[in-house]
Amino acid sequence: MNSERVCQLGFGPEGNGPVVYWMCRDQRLEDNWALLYAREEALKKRVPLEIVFCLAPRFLSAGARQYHFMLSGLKELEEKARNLNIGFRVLCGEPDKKIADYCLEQSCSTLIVDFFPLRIFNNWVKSLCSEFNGSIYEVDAHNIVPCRVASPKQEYAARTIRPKIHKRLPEFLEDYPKLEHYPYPPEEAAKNDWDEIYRYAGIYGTEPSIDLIQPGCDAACERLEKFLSSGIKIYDKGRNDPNEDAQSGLSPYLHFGQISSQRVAYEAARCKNPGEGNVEAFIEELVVRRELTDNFCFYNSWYDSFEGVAEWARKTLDDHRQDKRVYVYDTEAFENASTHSELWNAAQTELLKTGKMHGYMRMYWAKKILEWSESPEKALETAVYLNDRYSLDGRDPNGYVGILWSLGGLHDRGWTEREIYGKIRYMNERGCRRKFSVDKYIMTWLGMKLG
Ligand code: FAD
Ligand code: FO1
Repeated sequence: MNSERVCQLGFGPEGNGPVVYWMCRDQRLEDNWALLYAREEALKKRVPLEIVFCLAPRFLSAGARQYHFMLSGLKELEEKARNLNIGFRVLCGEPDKKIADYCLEQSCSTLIVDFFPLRIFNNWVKSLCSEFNGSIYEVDAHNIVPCRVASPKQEYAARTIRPKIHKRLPEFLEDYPKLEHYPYPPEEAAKNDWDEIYRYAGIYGTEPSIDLIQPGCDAACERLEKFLSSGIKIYDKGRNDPNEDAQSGLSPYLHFGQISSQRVAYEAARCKNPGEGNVEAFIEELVVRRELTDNFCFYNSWYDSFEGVAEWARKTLDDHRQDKRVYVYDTEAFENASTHSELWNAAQTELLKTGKMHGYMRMYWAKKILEWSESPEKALETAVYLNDRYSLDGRDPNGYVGILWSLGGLHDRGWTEREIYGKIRYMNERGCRRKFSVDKYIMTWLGMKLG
């Protein structure tokens, strides 16, 4: 493994117990550099290898749909880990305390943690390092070019990070070694009480209230195969049409780490007959745009507020603070998809019903929240709340950056000045009508024909 993926965070002494991998963001066994690194360390020391996941009491407004999705994936993972002789334990509670206590109890020799740029995780890790004075390493298994390696600073835009990522891609975009059966078994077979875990997550005895896409790593691989045999062939032209099945649909799996973006990019690059420009367009989104969002959240702790955006964007929104708003909705009206716009309501309904909104509609959806809210701050609060509450892939750097791009011109430039938006890029229904059949989209999600 490329050693540039690893960053030492804790410099304390090593115990004589297992190597522990605290899995958080990369919830998979295959294609996981953090687990491969943990395995290598454990093998050198001839000690057991344990994966620990900690279910936190609250996680950024996550609700039943996200917990069903995540826990199904983890149950699938438990069985596979057992077959590989790797321990897998789910703890419930505040992760910094729980992981520290676990490492102390087990006299853990080395602790490996995921790379994850959001504040919640940073705070957990800081507190963990003060409670557990051991040997701790972070491994970036989420980005193809590790975030710390791609750039040492916050990048301005895709155009500035793109050459940096492409320069290092040949080194990092490699195939993974297979995860082999581990020779030293865990001390005692992990006994996860799934009823208790589901109870802790607040979903015991319930079914997801929506028709969830199939969770888990196997389902993620199937989705990738399907995309590589059909969707990718029309990706470049079709991805901006929400009536087309041209996008991969992989974001929930990528968010929970049920598939690795490196695997996706590696397979996409080897795809036969994808048609001109499609792989390049897909890699641009999957690698450049996605890794830019980790870069922003890692180097800018204001990633979910206007403090995080450029001075020109803050000023222009401020200049237009007093502009007359023809429509003003509160969070509830947005949440219930009861605005005057059937197109907007259709997008919100897609999100409510499926846990996912088409990528093109996400931009329109967020920009209209800006236009129809009493202030930019209220709009931001509403957009983050709805995205985090209803999107399976929400609570993610991609979400915070997507919202700030739409509302605060992040990674964008100034455009022609207009009411409310100022110089922030504008979108309207007429523009959508030029790109795709708006009526068909409304029909799909609201089940009615409109004039
Ligand atoms: P594909 O087009 O198949 O792309 C493959 C992957 O590339 C995606 O899964 C994603 O990981 C990455 N990607 C694609 N577009 C972008 C982008 N613009 N920025 C960064 N990465 C991208 N994405 C999320 O994963 N979670 C979110 O919560 C989220 N919220 C968003 C909110 C708004 C307001 C906007 C404008 C965008 C948001 N996005 C979010 C980015 C993007 O819309 C989704 O990643 C994409 O729609 C997911 O569908 P897909 O997997 O079929 O995408
Ligand atoms: N990570 C954890 O380590 N513990 C959790 O309890 C947890 C809950 C959770 C709920 C919804 C969700 O979208 C993510 C959740 N995650 C949790 C984080 C997960 O690791 C995600 O992949 C990151 O949010 C990625 O940005």
